[in-house]
Amino acid sequence: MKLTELRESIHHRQAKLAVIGLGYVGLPVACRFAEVGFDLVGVEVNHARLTAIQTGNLPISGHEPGLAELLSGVILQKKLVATSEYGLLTDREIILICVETPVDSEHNPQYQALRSAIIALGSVMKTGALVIIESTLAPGTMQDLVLPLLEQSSGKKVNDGFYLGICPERVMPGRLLANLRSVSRVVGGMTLDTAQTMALLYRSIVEAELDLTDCLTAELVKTVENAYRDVQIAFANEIALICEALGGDVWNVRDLVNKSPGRQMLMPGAGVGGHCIPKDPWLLAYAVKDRDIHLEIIPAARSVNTSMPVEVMKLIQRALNSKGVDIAGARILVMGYAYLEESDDARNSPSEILVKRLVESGANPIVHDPYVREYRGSPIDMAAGCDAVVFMVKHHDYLEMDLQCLRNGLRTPILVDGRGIFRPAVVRSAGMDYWGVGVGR
Ligand code: SAJ
Repeated sequence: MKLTELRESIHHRQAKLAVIGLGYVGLPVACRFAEVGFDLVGVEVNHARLTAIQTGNLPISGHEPGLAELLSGVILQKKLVATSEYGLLTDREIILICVETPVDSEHNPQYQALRSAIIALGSVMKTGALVIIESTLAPGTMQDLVLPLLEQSSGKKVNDGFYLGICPERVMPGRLLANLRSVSRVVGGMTLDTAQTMALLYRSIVEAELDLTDCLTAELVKTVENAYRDVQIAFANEIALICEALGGDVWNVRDLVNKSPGRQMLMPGAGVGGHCIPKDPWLLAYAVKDRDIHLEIIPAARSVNTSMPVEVMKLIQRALNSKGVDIAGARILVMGYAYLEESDDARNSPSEILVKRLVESGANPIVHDPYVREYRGSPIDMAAGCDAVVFMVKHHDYLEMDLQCLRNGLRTPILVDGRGIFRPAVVRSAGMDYWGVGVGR
């Protein structure tokens, strides 16, 4: 099929679509294209996730407004067929690949899922198909890995036997459907004609701007926007450490700095988690690994942000020392395990690092999180006999906590604030010592 025919087919919602990878990115996009009338096949290799989807049940927990209802609807109406079989893709004209692209402990991209998806697709892909990558890639990966591997596995030539582009996702846990509809997208094609065809497709589900460009630019924009955020957060964290050392209050400083024109200092805190920000800066850095460029800011920002849970650990140790309590054997209530407020997503959670450090130092951590299934419960009950309560996530439930009640249960009245949730004076008036990231003593 030529691109002109494909555009006609897209216009009439007759193009047969497929999404490979039905996770945080692939499932919402498959549901949205099905909702607007396309015929969808979704490929998912994770058996548990596939079974849930086939029975119309959302495998993504956490609060995702509208997604559960949308999924059950498109499954019931058979607009979305979920399978583990690539054989069902032989008639697909447009295939989106939405698989994970993590980095390893050396910060190198792990493209196993991407490679296997491309190889499996190549073996069944029909001539003239349009393949769109939504995964985040190190800049240059489309040209150096995706294109040659798809040509090799399909025996077809790009822009002849198939068309290829990249449209990086900009979703956010808790706002998966909302962002999909309302956040602009960068649409990178191997040719302008391909990008225009992709834009016609995405226009059917995206109300925001679609910026057409080439593949390298799209790869750069995605990794740069997240590296930028990581650097911004790292700056706020470094200012927090300075304020703590000098006896300042970073939250007051930040408020006043942001009154200066053109300043928008982000929030310091207990660390940077999630599946995007900790990883994407390394994908960007990887792209120039063998070039004669020495990166300073991007790796340094990662180092600062990764150290913040350790900074919280230092606060806990100083707080216990001030009360003559040994960290070994101390019961510590850790409030919040998800990486982000109002989410159950615990990927790369700063709390994970803190809990590990606490165990290594002989402390006995107890974890609470209203969104993470295994950590639900009464924080007041959990506080009983604890030597400190440490807030790692700014869940809304925590803002209204009865601090007096919390204090009454504690064995040692210490509150450590990793997210600037409480004002020190309010904590002290409830009878607890206040220790906070960015707040000097
Ligand atoms: N964080 C801070 N200080 C801040 C903001 C965030 O410490 O000022 C921490 C959070 O606690 C969390 C981590 O950083 O642990 C990441 O938070 P995030 O708000 O960046 O949320 P994410 O990880 O869901 O990032 C997504 C990204 N969106 C996409 O990749 C499409 C990111 O590009 C967005 O900038 C971000 O949402 C957003 O704007 O909210």
